[in-house]
Amino acid sequence: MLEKIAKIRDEALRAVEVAADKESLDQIRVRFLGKKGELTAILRSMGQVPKEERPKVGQEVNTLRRQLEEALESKLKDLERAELEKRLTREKVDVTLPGRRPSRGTYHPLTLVLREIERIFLGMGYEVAEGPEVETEYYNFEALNIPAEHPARDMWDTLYTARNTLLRTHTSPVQVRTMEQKAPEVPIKIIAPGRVYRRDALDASHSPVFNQVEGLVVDKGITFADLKGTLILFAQKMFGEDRKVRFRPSFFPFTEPSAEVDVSCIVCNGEGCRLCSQTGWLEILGAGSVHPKVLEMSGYDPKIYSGFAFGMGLDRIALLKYGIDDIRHLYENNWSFLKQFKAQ
Ligand code: 2NL
Repeated sequence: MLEKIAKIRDEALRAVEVAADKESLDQIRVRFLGKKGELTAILRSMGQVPKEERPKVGQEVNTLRRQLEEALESKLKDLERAELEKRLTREKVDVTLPGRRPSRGTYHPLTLVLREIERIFLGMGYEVAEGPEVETEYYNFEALNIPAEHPARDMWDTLYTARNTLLRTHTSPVQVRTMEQKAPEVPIKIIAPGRVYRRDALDASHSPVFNQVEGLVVDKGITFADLKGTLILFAQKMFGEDRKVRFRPSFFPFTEPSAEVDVSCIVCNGEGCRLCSQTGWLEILGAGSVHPKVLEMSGYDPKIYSGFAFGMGLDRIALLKYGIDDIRHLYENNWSFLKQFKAQ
């Protein structure tokens, strides 16, 4: 029996020595020390051992049990230490490496153009006003002297969301709301930028969603001369100090008189080219003196107060300014296109 124990000792300690992982150690523990293990089996068969040998055998089994437990413990520590060492080498971090800079993104061309327009008008004492994109017929049409059933409504292809509820076709409603909110004695000098909508198919020059900037000045003694001075200054700051600016008579239901404003072509400087269709001029906005009925409806006595207003398509200004040939580029979020514009 003592020989058998010696044999088990050799086998068990050898197995611990060559074990390559924790799982093998568990298997060894079960094989020798478990309930059905080889050492337990010896204790169970003690009955067959001669009486005088029993204390010695018991002692030997207990010694071996302790030895084996110690060997397993120490081997487990070795394996854990080796594993940690391996991980430390594998997961080494060089803290002296320079960091990776996140790329910065760019401003959308519409944002760049809007900021430039806002800067010009803020410099002349204007404030920026905003309002809802879903509007009532009153604010989008009636208050602007465009009655229901009037043929002038056909100037806009309007998207309705419900009876009497529509997606604004211009940002004029923002200006009407501003006039309503202010007492007439407080002069108004605002620009109203924002998204506007129309029922239209998408092509190179039309989009069902686009952006507009309108402006409104109301005070005592505002004349068409103020309108001209303001818009000439704006056009030259925006497109170049030596641009010529031209006012052509036009019609809008909400202004009288009305005009369309052109600048000399930014490509050919008036010579005639493809961009200006050989005319030498580029149309940039529409404007006029606020119609007396519009003033009256929003609480201003047109015998005391007068004003001017203007409106421009931000998209068109951006296309002209950056030489972009298709409005769809502005709404496709194509990074190859967008990254050409500056970051700040
Ligand atoms: C254009 C022309 C224009 C206005 C917009 C306006 C607003 C109020 C009163 C009077 Cl509240 N007028 N806005 C006036 C003239 C022209 O827009 O071609 N826009 C793209």
